[in-house]
Amino acid sequence: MPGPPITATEGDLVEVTLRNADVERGVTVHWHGYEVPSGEDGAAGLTQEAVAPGQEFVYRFPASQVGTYWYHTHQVSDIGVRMGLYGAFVVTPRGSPPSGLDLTLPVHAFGSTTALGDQDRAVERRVAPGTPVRLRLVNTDSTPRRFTLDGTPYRLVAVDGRDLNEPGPLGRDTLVLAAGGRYDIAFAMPAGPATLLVDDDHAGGLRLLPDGSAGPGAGVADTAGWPELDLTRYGAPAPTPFDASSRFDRRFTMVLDRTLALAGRTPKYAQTVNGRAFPSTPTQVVRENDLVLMTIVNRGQDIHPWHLHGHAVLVLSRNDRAPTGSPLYVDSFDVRPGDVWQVGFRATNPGLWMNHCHDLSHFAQGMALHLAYAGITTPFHGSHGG
Ligand SMILES: [Cu+2]
Repeated sequence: MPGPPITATEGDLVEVTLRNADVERGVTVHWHGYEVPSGEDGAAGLTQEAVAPGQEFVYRFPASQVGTYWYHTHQVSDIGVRMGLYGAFVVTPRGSPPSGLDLTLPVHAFGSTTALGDQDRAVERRVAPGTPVRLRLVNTDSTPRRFTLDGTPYRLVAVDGRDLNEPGPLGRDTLVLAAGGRYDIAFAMPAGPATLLVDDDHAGGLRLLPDGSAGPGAGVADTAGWPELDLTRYGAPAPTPFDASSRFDRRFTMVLDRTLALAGRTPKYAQTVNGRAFPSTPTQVVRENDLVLMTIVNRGQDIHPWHLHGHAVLVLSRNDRAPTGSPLYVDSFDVRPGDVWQVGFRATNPGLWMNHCHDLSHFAQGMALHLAYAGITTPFHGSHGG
């Protein structure tokens, strides 16, 4: 654990064979954030049946987007992902291979232990001063993770695989990464150590040490009080294909809440969308090329990392305020208690898609629905709940 990193070059045809050796409940591979054709999306019951022990399934799709993504099982995912059925998926631009140090760091909690990549303790690396460094941070957990980088200014150059416009220098800032989300940070290796911490945990993290330095033991700052970067004010504005004042073909509102439901005669929590839990949530229907507005309201007390499959969404407003920084295209974003988000997308990827909370325990408690292009139905059992 995690699964093997999968890398490709822009324009490659990616072919991956998934073979289930012994996972009784079945497995699939979902390409989180990647705009694959619907049949390759790995949503068990919707775009394929789960792969049973002894069976296999071949995924094929073009690597048409560059950036940092990840893959994970989408069958009983609240258990499967938590136990380690995930890995990183990175596509680099054709003609400009990564230079310097380019590290992909999926972060994952195994019980009370945090793993960074395949290490569960502090990792040290020697890096020559001046080397270009890119760290690809992936939150594979169900709750937000906080990252700080001590020792050098840096830039947050990409969010959810998509480049930001003119990202400025950061320093004593905290980057809060939604469950399922990715941040790429970049800097030139300084003359002294640079330390990446997760949730201010000084026992873990990544220490980059310049050649010839004294090594570990150098003091690492207490980063717990560093303020959170507001992504909606970071970077510079740029033209977008549509904005909040555009004429939308479809408008959907999703009010997220928690309620009690009866399972037989036992009350248990349900995480609901507009008062209903999956599979009772109505399917959202769009037509190809529709411009779609989604308004997401969190009326509960939990953070809901929202995730639409197959499409990146452009953030139009958060709590009635339009972003003033770089255009922000995301596939995983935290809708915090009391938040109202407006996001939009052009429906250009026909098929059937999950639209759900990526806190996978909430997902298992019903916080999900389907987004369907008109006229498309599934030959599979259809009642995929996670
Ligand atoms: Cu949730």
